[in-house]
Amino acid sequence: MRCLAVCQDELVIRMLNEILAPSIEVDFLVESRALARRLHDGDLPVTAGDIRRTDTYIKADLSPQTSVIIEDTGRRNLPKVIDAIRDAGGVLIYVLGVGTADKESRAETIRAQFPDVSYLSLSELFEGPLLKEFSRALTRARVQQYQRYLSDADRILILLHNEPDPDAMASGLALRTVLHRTKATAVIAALEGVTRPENVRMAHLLDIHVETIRPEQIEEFDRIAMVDVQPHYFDGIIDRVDLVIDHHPEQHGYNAVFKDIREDYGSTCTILTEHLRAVDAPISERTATAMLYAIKSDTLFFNRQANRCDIDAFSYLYPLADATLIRRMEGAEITIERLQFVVRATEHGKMVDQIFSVFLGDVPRDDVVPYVADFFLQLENVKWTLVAGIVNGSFVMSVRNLGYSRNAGDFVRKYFVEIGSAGGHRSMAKAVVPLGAFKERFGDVDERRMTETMIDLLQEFLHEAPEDKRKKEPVGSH
Ligand SMILES: [Mn+2]
Repeated sequence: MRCLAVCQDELVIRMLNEILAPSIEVDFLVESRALARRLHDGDLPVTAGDIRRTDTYIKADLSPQTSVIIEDTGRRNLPKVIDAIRDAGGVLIYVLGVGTADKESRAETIRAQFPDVSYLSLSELFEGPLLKEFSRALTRARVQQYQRYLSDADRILILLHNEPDPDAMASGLALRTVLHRTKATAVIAALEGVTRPENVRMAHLLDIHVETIRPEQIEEFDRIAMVDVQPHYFDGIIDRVDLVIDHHPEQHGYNAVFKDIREDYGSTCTILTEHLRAVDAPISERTATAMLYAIKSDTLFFNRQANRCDIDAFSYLYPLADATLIRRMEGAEITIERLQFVVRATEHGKMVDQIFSVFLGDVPRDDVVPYVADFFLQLENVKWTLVAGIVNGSFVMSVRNLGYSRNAGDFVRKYFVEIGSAGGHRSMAKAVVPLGAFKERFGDVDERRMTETMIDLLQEFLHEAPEDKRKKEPVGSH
């Protein structure tokens, strides 16, 4: 590929040469003979000529395959230059706006006159990579700070939420990597361990050991870090931590020496991917596999809240991970027991205005409820799912939606936060209410009417005017 760059500014010429020369055969055309001589002495392929004359371009041996870049110096002769190039057979023409004050109107004028000429502005071309680099540098500074702060501790506790999910476990591994530690000096633990089938399978396949500890053991560690959860979750057991990395809505009322909370991220592993990349930490296949699976599972493979950074992290981790292991972990979500509840939901569920609702009655463990809610959200024509059951004497409800609707977290908070715990994100939320409190608030609801009652509540919520966005005490949403 060949390129002719019509430029008058030495800095622009040197920059373009730097960028293009390795892959493209580039020649420069300047107006000033003095500049041509100087650059020529510096071994740049440059000629001088009248840039408004067609024969200048014919001499330059222009073909329809040659890309022509014209530096916009802000002068009025630009249309003449473009005409001359076109007359000489140039087709692929780009105008490069370089610091001209009125670049918007310049671009518009050129586009109006020459619709097939592209106008690129130097600031736009730089903006993306430069901002990305700045944010990476900022992350690097943050990571180096907490690395230093935690470096002299003998034993660090990496505490996860109860029933750790893939994101929690993988974030634990990732943080251990950032801290250059082993499982002896950075213990990944939870107060209530892993029991759900797919989480057990992940821990087993990737050999992740989550220790179950008692609250009083927390003090035995020199430093405490939390991933995928914040201290308020532990109901006052911990009010001070050294490090918090999380993607749930930020909570207040605790002290953290360092924290990195990014509510708009689909998973905590996305934040940790950025941490690892910022300090160029090598990521093992095992850790990459865990993190990739976590991003997939927390974003329901990008069907649920995910942003550009989640996709970036995913594509970065993908070549480092073991795809076969991920397929084996995914299969683990389906168990006979869960299928039996899907069947029960199919029999007893109701569908009204694209809302699927079902009350499952007694359920052995609470993971069945979100499983059924996620399952039915995959159905054609379903935009919301409301799935509830009674687990250990509490009413447990999972709410899911496809995302372009009102906030699921707001819905559960509105009806349940005063009588139990309720919270979540825009597209997934959960409420847990003791049966007694539930009956006090809603009356002794007939279990056979529960499925309909849930639809009524959601419809009432969907049809009212959205109130001010308020953030209140969300619990974990999974
Ligand atoms: Mn998560």
